[in-house]
Amino acid sequence: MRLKILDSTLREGEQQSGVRFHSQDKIHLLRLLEEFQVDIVEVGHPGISAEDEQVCKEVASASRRAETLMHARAISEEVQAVHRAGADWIGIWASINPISLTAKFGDKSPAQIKDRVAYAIEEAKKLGLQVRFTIEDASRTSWEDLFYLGKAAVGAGADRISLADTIGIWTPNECGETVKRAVEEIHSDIEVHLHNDLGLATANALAAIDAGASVIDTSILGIGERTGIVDLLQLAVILKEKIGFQHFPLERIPELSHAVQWTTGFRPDHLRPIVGKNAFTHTSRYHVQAVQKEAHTYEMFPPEQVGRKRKVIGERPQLDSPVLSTALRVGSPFEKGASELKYHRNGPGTRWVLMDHRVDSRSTLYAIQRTFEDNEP
Ligand code: HCA
Ligand code: CU
Repeated sequence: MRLKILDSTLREGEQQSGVRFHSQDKIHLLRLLEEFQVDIVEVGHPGISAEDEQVCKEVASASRRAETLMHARAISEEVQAVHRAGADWIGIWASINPISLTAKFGDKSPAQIKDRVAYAIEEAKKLGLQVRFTIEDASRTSWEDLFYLGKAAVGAGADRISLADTIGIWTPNECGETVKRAVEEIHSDIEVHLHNDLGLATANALAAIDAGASVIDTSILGIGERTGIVDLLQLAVILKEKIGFQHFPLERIPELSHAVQWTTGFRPDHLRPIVGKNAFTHTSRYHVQAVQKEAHTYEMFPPEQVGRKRKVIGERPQLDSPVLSTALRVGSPFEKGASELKYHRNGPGTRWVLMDHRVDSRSTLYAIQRTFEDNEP
């Protein structure tokens, strides 16, 4: 089976702090995801409220080529809500590790969790839904418990088992080993849902692919709970550059990135791979000279391939340049005599270091102060 991408911008992405999509936003993002050749779109969690159910329904009925999946806890009302909202797939999830054993439903034993999960899966199958069952917090769950719950879910009819690194604690080795064992012993297609708390989500996704995972969860720009999950845009570039996937229209990446920025207010930082402001900016004079002769000296591929443009700088700011001194003047933490301040040693043992001179919408420039010990260079 070819590797599939399940994009969860519309569900996991809505768990990013401050994000809530209108159905029109979701439909717009769904279109872009479908055009980007994503296989499955996770559209939301209809069991949360009547309003969420309505939004999920509108989004599902707007889908054209992608399959739709909706999230549900292992309880009947939520399974029914997914059915009413018209999804192709239900994504039921539960955890079995001791940390969350009693925290959520008051289940007292692994057997109670297993029974509740099996019952929900059977109910979903009877309603004609395809079932993905996720073991939440799989990365902190013993192999015995993973096997126990995974096997029970497959026995109850689950079409695919997903392993979630819910708190983003896996390293690529750990992730790869668990996925490999699950593929060999659970005898089901294996999906992975990888959070990025240690910045390893994408590396873990690659390890999971090597280990035989069939489906990888992503979101546009990686948005999601806390620090989010695997970034669809980065993963698509890696899959093309390193693994030879040809079907993603990478030149549309800025369009997807902007759509998420407009609908969420989230701004990727300048250093972000592929979409960051600096991703194709060459600064050092030597780099600039080389790139102007032979772009690939310092570029993996032409920026146009991912819808971006090359930018060359080739100059360093002067230590007393207006940009730097203005940055320290406006909005800086030292108001007194601020307009005179420059980037300089400010008395023995202390200097102000400009970390960022971003201008925000109110034209405030930020400066960050750092204090050095006398003997520090
Ligand atoms: C959540 C948890 C989840 C579930 C993933 C899944 C996770 O926020 O509800 O159901 O596949 O990270 O474990 O997103
Ligand atoms: Cu998650």
